[in-house]
Amino acid sequence: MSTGGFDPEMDEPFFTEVSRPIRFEGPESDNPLAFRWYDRQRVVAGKSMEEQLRCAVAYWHSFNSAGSDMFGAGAWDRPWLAPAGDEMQAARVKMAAAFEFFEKLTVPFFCFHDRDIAPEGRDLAESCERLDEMVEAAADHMQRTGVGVLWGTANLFSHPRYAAGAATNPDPEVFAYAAGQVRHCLNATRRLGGANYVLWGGREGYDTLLNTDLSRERDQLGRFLNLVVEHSHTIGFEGTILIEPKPHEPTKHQYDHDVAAVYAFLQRYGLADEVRVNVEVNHATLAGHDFQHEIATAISYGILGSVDANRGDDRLGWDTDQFPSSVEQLSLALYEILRSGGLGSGGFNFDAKLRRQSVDRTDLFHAHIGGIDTVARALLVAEALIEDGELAHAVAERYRAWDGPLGQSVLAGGESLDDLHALVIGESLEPLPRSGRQEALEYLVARHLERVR
Ligand code: XUL
Ligand code: CO
Repeated sequence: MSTGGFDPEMDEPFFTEVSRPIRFEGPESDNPLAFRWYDRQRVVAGKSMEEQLRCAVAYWHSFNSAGSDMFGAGAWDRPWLAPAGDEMQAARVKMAAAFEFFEKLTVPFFCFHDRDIAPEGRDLAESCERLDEMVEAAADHMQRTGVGVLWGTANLFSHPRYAAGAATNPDPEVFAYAAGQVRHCLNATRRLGGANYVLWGGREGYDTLLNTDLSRERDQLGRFLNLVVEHSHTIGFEGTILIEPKPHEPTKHQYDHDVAAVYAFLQRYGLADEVRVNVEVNHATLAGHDFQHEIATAISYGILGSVDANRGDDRLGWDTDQFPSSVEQLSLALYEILRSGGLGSGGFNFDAKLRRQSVDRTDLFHAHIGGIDTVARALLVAEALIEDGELAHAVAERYRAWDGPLGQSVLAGGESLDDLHALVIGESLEPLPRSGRQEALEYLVARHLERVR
C-alpha cells in the first residue's frame, strides 16, 4: 500500500524483483519479464528498432501518481508521494527510482512535465529554482545511464490558477505566469538535450460558451505559441515544438481538438512551418477518429512530430490511457509513419498508466514490456506491408486515371464547370463503379498480421 512512511535516506533499489535489464528472448519465450518482439538492434526499414521507435516512459503516470481516481485515494506503492517530509528529497528519491526503471527497461528516452520532476514552490521564482536543481540531478542520471529526453512540457493545468486556462485565461496575469513557466521549462528541456518540446492545452478550451469569448481566446493562444517559438529560436533550442491535440477532457471543448483543427490554427497564426503535432491514440479515438486517420492527416499536412502510445476502452468514453495492446491498430499507423520516412525527432512515448488495482511494483514492467512489444510487432507488420507493396499498389491503381489527361487538366485548373458539362455530354461519358476492394485489402493486412515473425 502507498504512503506507508517515506524514508528520506532511501537509496536502495526500488524495483528489487527485477534485478537486471530486460532482455529480448524472441516470440517463443514465455518469460513475462522479457521482450518477445522488441529486439533493439534488429534492423527494420534501414534503422534499428530502437532508432525507429525511440520509446519513452512518461514520468507522470508511473512516478508522479499513486493511482488515485475520482472515487478513491492512491493505491500504489510510491513512497516519495507521501505528504510528510522534505519535498525536494522526495523528488530526488523519485528520480532515482525512475532512472532505475528506465535503465532496467532499456528504453532510450523519458518525457516529463516540470512539476513531475520538481515540486511547485511558493511562487514562480522558487518553482524555477527547484526545477533547476532537479534538472541538474536529471542531467547526472542521464549522463550515468545514457537515457535521454524525448520531450519536456510545462504543467499548465493542475494548479487552480489555470482553472480557466493558461494562455486562454480571461486574466492576462495568468497568461504572463504561464509564459514565464513555459520559458523556464523550455530552457530546462534544452539544457537536457530534449528532442522536442510539447504543449498540451488541457485547459485551453471552455466548459460553456455562456462565459467565453472564443475568438479572443484563440488569438491569445496564437500569441502564446508565437512567443514560445520565438523563445525557442532565441535560446537555440534544436528540438521540435509540438502541439498535442485532444478534443475534450478536462474541458468540454478543447481548441486543439484534432490534427485538422491544429493545422488550421497553425496556418492562421503563421506557424505551420514551425510547429508539429504529437498524436495520441486515445485522443484520436476520443475525437471520433481512428488513430491511423490522425497519423495520415498529420503526414498529409507535413506536421507529424511524435506519438503518445496508449489506448482507450471501447466501452468507456474518456481518456483511460491504457497500455497499447492492439498490433493491428498500431500496424496501420506505423505503415503510414514508415512510408513517410519515420518520425524524425519524435518517438513513441508511452503516455499510459496502470489500472488502479495493479499494485505490484513489477506491474509497471509488465505494462511497459507488453506495450513496447506491441509497437515493435506492429513495426514489423508495417515493414512487411511495405515490402509486399500490394496495398500501396492497390491505392495507386485506384487513382491511376487522375494521372491521365482529364485528371491532370482538372487539377491544373484547365477545366471550368461549363467545360466539364460539355465534355460529359459531348463524349457521352458514363463512368461505371469499380470495386474499392475493401474486404480483399482487410484480409491482405490480416495475412501479414498472421505471418510476421
Ligand atoms: C493528457 C495528456 C498529457 C500530455 C502531456 O491527456 O496526454 O499527459 O501528453 O501534458
Ligand atoms: Co499525451
